[in-house]
Amino acid sequence: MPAEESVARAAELRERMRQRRTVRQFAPDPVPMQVVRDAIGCAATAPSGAHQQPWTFVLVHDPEIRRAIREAAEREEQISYDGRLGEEWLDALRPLGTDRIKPHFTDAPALIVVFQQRYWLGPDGTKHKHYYVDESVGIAVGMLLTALHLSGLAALIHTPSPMRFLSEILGRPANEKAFAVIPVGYLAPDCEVPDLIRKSLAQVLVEI
Ligand code: IYR
Repeated sequence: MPAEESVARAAELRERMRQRRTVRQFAPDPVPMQVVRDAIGCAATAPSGAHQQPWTFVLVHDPEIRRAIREAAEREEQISYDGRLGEEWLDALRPLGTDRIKPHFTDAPALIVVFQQRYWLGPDGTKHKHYYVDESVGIAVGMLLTALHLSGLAALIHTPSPMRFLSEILGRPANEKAFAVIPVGYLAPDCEVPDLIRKSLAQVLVEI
């Protein structure tokens, strides 16, 4: 790619990513599912430790399953907001205005539940290590959020804790651990969009 085109593309990409916001109110309108599948396909091109690709993406459309996930998540969040998080964490969350009620799980037309494969099983059932699983799956999720945003869909990265209920509801095997739930869709008409200020490049970049 000629340098001038690189420079132009990088500036455009940076500007488009600057416009990304995490949102919490979704419209129930359907989205083109092929966009979501392609975004997951993009995420699955992420680099990974020893190229082991230690991820599974469960795309949940079924409204009953979304309701079950919402109910289980809200049960955990109730305990978290009632004190499990601790005062310092609750203070940090106050500006976000979040609480235990999670309508996005049932409003958004799709949920992507990302699992990390903590290990893999050989044909004889022996456990084998995966390497840099947190890093690999974190990079893949970053690429997923980028792909969704650039394709015109809104998303929220949600990490209810603990997340074991997701393995149970979705019937995932013991080597998989939930990493995040990502509701995907269009904004609700009354959606609140965070008026946030990001650190400047000068604050985050050190050049030597
Ligand atoms: N998981 C909780 C609390 C929460 C934690 C962080 I760190 C956030 O950035 C936002 C929320 C919830 O989803 O409400």
